Formats: sequence, structure tokens, C-alpha cells
Amino acid sequence: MSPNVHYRACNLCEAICGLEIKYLDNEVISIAGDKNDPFSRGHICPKAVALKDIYEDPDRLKFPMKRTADGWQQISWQEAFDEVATRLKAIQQTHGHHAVAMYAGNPSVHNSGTYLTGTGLMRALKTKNIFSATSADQLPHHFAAWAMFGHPFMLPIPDIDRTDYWLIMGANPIASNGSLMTAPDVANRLKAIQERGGKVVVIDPRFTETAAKADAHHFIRPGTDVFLLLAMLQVVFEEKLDKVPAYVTGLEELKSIVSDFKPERVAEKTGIAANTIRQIVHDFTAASAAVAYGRIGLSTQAFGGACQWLVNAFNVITANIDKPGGAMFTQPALDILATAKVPYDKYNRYQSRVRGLPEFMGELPVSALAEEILTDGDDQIKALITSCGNPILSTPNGRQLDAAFEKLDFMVSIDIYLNETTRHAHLILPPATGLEVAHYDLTFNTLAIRNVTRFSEPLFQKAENAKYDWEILQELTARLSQNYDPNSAIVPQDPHQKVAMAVSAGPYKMDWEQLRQQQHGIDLGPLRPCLPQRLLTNNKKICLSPQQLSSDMPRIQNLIKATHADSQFNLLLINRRHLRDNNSWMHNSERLIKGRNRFTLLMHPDDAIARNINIDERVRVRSRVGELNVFVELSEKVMRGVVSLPHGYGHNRAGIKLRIAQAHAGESANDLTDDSVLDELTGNAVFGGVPVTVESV
Ligand SMILES: Nc1nc2c(c(=O)[nH]1)N[C@H]1C(S)=C(S)[C@@H](COP(=O)(O)OP(=O)(O)OC[C@H]3O[C@@H](n4cnc5c(=O)[nH]c(N)nc54)[C@H](O)[C@@H]3O)O[C@H]1N2
Ligand SMILES: Nc1nc2c(c(=O)[nH]1)N[C@H]1C(S)=C(S)[C@@H](COP(=O)(O)OP(=O)(O)OC[C@H]3O[C@@H](n4cnc5c(=O)[nH]c(N)nc54)[C@H](O)[C@@H]3O)O[C@H]1N2
Ligand code: SF4
Ligand SMILES: [Mo]
Repeated sequence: MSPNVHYRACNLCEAICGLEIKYLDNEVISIAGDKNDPFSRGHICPKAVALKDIYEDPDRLKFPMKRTADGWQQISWQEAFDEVATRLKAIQQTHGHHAVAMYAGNPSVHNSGTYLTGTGLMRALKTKNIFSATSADQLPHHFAAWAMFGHPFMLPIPDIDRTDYWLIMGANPIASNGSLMTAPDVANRLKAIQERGGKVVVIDPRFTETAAKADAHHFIRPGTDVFLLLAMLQVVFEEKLDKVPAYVTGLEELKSIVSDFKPERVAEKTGIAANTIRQIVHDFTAASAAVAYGRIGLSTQAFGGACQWLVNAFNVITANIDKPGGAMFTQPALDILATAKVPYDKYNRYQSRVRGLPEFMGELPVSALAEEILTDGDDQIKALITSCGNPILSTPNGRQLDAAFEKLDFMVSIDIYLNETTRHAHLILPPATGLEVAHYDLTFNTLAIRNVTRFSEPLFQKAENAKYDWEILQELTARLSQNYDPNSAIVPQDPHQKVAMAVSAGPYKMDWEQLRQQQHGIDLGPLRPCLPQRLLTNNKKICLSPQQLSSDMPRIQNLIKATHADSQFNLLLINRRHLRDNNSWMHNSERLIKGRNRFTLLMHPDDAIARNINIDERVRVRSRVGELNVFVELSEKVMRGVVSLPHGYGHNRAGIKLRIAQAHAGESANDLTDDSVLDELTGNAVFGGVPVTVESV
């Protein structure tokens, strides 16, 4: 029998590559890139093939599980829903609505069923204690987009297919496949820039896989990009290289803010010479189209918000906003901004209880989750729902979070694995996932470097009795809502019906049935200029020095004046991603985890000599909050004074069921990262530049 063929988008990372999957009955025969996908053009990475492993994984949970004195036991969906609803309601009745918290993790945005229904449950809970991976990732981008362009989702996207100068700061798209920039096959797109005579320049404390393909790479001391950016803007104004569009406000304030950041003043702090800074600005402004792009290395540092502000401002004042080859705004077939409220007001409507951190986009910073559970008092968190998340490995100070989760009266996890987080739950509700679900990329079509759209049908039927995320979420939402009637049946509605409606009413008025039939996806063309019309600011102008962002200047001024404190933690820890990892949750695929040990600490040989550390030695890394042991890998590819670890390892915690991952456990980088250090402006977690000490064991 010859196999059947199914086409769909890979939903594992932001690149949304088209897949061609051959299958027979219920078995995957092969997974390859879809050459007829106009966007990804046949490109895939090794993770796509692991969709087969997830589908077949014997460790993947298929039934609701309850933790009992005799271990985990399978229970029925009815029992599970009854228990979750009863426990959560009782806790809210006794301790108030805020006593129940929810954390939503990264796969929520890679699964339209989850994305479209998760917020319903959050609303039904009526709690201010909503957390997500956003505040461990891209929150500063949203913050800057809101303050400058009027809405957190007015995110400028680097138009790399048409640029002649791509300045990459704190991103490693060759390993990550790109982020806040859906650009499948980024390696060839990067090469194309060079082939048309353009340049790619990387600013990173590590000589990364992306740096290796670039025309130039400059080491930067972690956490100091804000000074580099201020100096770049200073050069633009001082040398009168600015070409500012008419639709801006705050230009004079911006000029005045950056005026005392001459390159000479920031060179030592950043580690980048003054003439290099000037050269970058000269090349950037001389290019016919150029774009600065700052990603997670910039947003997960102490000045994340300020960095994203200045990256945007740099693109604006060099006339590279809303221009082909610059930073542009995608126009997706389903426009989540079509009904946006102006002005956007979801900021600081309430604060976290313990540290008084402001709400943004209806969420509180995840770095505050543990203290909200551990600190006694009114409105203390007593129960938690996690969905698609592994905060124990993914958010700062994981050991403290372990202790906090143990203190909860009740915890339920909607997740496919018994892992470092869900082991703390009283109940786990596992959804059907991966090849079993329908998917429409609401988020990544909105962040793509071309206007694209596609609907992916499920390849396989979910198992009998299995439920989709959206079914679980809707059932819980209904049972927790005020007007719940236990005598009437809950009938979950497929949320993709809403997608169909929104797409047909959207900017391209697309026929849903036709869209569904185009299994290779539809290319709707390159990004198009749309400003100032699409701005969501009140006055339809870009705000170049919004008070929300410029209020961070005193903190920045203090740091540049500070002399280097003599600390026992004399190295700065940064993160690194590997092509075959996906945050914390794909290490149970043999084909992805096998081979050379990737959980190593990269260290510069000079730093090793200074500490009597030898090649391949096991070392102890300590920070203010914790310590771990790891083999050291000496390399000049990391800046002196900086060490680098991958995150998402640490599968050596007791009580998990991920047999392959456990055999390659590593330790968790987030046992070192510090929940007390935030980007104070936005509340985002800090993973870059964590002070540590390293010694041989
Ligand atoms: N030190 C350090 N820490 C970091 C980062 C870093 O660079 N350095 N990066 C941060 C970033 S960018 C992010 S986005 C966060 C990620 O933080 P999280 O989202 O909390 O972590 P993930 O590892 O992505 O965990 C995903 C979880 O979803 C489950 N899952 C997978 N598919 C499905 C599904 O279809 N349905 C359901 N219900 N569950 C599913 C997995 O089993 C896993 O438990 O980590 C952050 N943490
Ligand atoms: N293979 C793989 N792909 C992934 C993921 C994964 O875990 N594995 N995760 C996905 C997720 S959730 C996300 S958000 C994206 C992230 O996508 P990217 O933003 O491309 O993430 P990274 O590869 O971590 O690149 C961040 C870079 O910032 C550098 N850096 C650290 N500190 C600083 C600093 O202070 N200044 C500067 N200039 N640079 C710094 C690091 O050395 C690193 O090279 O990747 C996604 N894709
Ligand atoms: S690059 Fe991302 S979307 Fe493409 S195949 Fe790999 S994991 Fe899937
Ligand atoms: Mo992320």
C-alpha cells in the first residue's frame, strides 16, 4: 500500500514551516519539508520529525491522572472535572477570587484551540493572579509597542527579505529559527541579504551560529545594550543623519535624552569601541534599507523595555520604519487589531500583592509567582492552574517555585507530560496534541515577514475519550462561571468557527473553504506600508519618547555612573539555545537529545585559567539563589567574563515520567536565575547577565 500524504504547518516554533507527512493508517512514515509551501519552500529543522516522537511517545499522558497516596491513578474526565471545579470553587469561596492563579506557557500560542479558549477560563476565574511565559520573554516588546505605536500587538517586524543591512542584537535565529519575526528558512534569507550586497551584523556576548554566518560580530557585555543604543541614536543626531517621518512626537525630548551618550562614554561599559559604534551607524544609515532587530537577549535583561524602545526609535529616526527592507507591520488575514480598543488601558490597573508590581495586558510578572504563594496574608495564592507551561524549569528561581508549589492547597495542570511542574499537581488533564489537532496560526501569521495564511487540519483522530485543550478549557470555564447549571450539559464549541468568521470578515475577505483547501498555505504578498493610518495612538503619531519608557532614564543614568562593584559573583551568566532543543519540553525525543552532551557551561579559556579550571572539568556554578554542577567547555566564542548555559534542562527532579529526558537530565539554568531582579520598567524576568561564580569541584 502506498502511503497517504498530509500537509500542515509545524507548530513547534515561530517559523511555522510547511510539512509533508506520509502516513499509513495511524502511523507516520516520514516527515519532510513541503516544497510547495510558498513561504517555507521546503525548509524544516530536526524538531519537525520529532512530531512523530511526540505522537508515539509512551510517556505522553492520555487520561486524566490523580495523585494519590499510592501514586498516580487514572480517573475519568467526569471525576476530574468535578474535582477541579469543586476544589477551585471552595478555595475561592473561602479565600476570595485572587486565591486561584493561572499560568499559561509557550505552547498556548502555538495551538489555536488553546489560544482562543484560555482567556475565557482566565476571565471566569476573576483573579488578578494571571501569569504567563510572556513576562519571561517578549513582554518588553509589547510594552514598547504600546507606548510608541499605541497597542502591545503593533509589533514591528524586520523585513529581512528586502533589507540591505540587518543589525541583530540578542537573537540567534540560526538556532532559534527566529522570533517575533516568523521567517522560515532564515539561513537562506540571511544569505540572500549578502548575495545582494547587503550586510548582517550581530551584537552578542557569544559568537553564535548566527554570528558565524554574519559579516561582522561584536561582543557586548551582557545587559549593556541600552548604552550602545543610546550612543547609536546620539551619533545619528549629532552627525545629522536623521530622516524622521512627519508622523512622530517627542523628537526633541529624544534628542535631549540621548545627547550625553557619546560613543566614548559607553565604550568601556559595553566593550564596544567608539569607532565601531560610529561605523555601525554610518553603514546602517548609508544602506538603502536597514533594520535593527533586538530579541530575547535584549528583552530578558534588566533594561529590556528601554532596549526595545531604543531599537524602535533607531529604526524610526533613520527612516527605516514602515518601509520595505526596514521594520514593517504585518497585515494578517485575521487581524487581531481590527477591534482594538484605543487608547489601550491594560496597564497598572492593579498591582501584585507582595512587591506591588504593575499589571500589564491583564497579567502580573511571573517572577512574582512564588512570593505570592509563599507570603501569608489576604489574597494569597492557594491554588494554581497551569496550562502548556513548565515554570519550574522556565522561570527564575525554580527551586523556590518548587517549594511554593508544595505549599498550594490545590494545583491542576493541563499538560501532556508528568514533568518538573506537573508533578506538583493534584490532577493532570492531558489534551490531544500535535498531529491530532487543527491549527490556525493566529499569532505567527501576525508576526510574519510576509503576509501569509493557512489552516491545518488534524492528521490523526484523537484517541477515543481524548479531549482537545479547548474542550478541557471550555468545560472548566463553564463549570467555574457564575451561572453554571449542573443539570444542563456543557457542549464545547470548536473555536475555529470564530477563526473562519474573522478571516472572511478580515482585510482580505477570504473564503474560508478555499483557504482550507490550500494545504500548502497562501502567500498574500510582501509587507506593505500602512502608517500612519494603522497606528493605534490617539493622535496617529509614533511617540518617540513616551513617558512610560523615558521614565527609566534615571535608572540608566545611575548604572552608567556606577563603578564595577566588587562582588564574589564575578562572572555574568547568559543563555543559549540549540537547534534541537525547544525550551524544556522536547528532551524526551531520542532523535533530538542523542549525541554530544549539550548541557555544558561555555567559558572563555582566560577565565578558566584565572580559576584553575581545566578543559572538560566539572564545575560548580553559584548565584545568589542557587547552585548547580556542569561540565565546562572552554571556548573563545564566549566573551571574557561571561559564561553560557542552555535553559530547559534539569530533568533530575524526583517524580517525573520522561524516561529519555531523565537519561540526559542536565540541571536547570533557572535554579540560578534570580526572581528578585527584574526589568523594573516592564516587570520582565532577567536571564541575561546573572552574576555567578564558577569553581572546580
Ligand atoms: N534561563 C532562561 N529561561 C527561559 C528562557 C531563556 O532564554 N533562559 N526563555 C524563556 C522563554 S522565551 C519562554 S517562551 C519560556 C517557556 O516557558 P514555558 O512555556 O513555561 O515552558 P516550556 O518548556 O515551553 O513548556 C511547555 C509545556 O507545555 C506542555 N505542552 C506541550 N504541548 C502541549 C499542548 O498541546 N497542550 C498542553 N496543554 N500542553 C502542552 C509541555 O509538556 C510543557 O510542560 O521559558 C523562558 N525561560
Ligand atoms: N531550537 C530552539 N528554538 C527555539 C527555542 C528553543 O528553546 N530552541 N525557543 C523558542 C522561543 S520560546 C523563543 S522566545 C525564541 C527566542 O529566539 P532568539 O531571540 O533568537 O533566542 P536565543 O537563541 O536565545 O538568542 C538570544 C541571544 O541573546 C544573546 N544574549 C544574551 N544576553 C545578551 C545581552 O545582554 N545582550 C545581547 N546583545 N545579547 C545577549 C545570547 O547569547 C543569544 O545568542 O526561540 C524559539 N525557538
Ligand atoms: S524551524 Fe520551527 S517550524 Fe520549522 S520545522 Fe523546525 S520547529 Fe518546526
Ligand atoms: Mo519564548
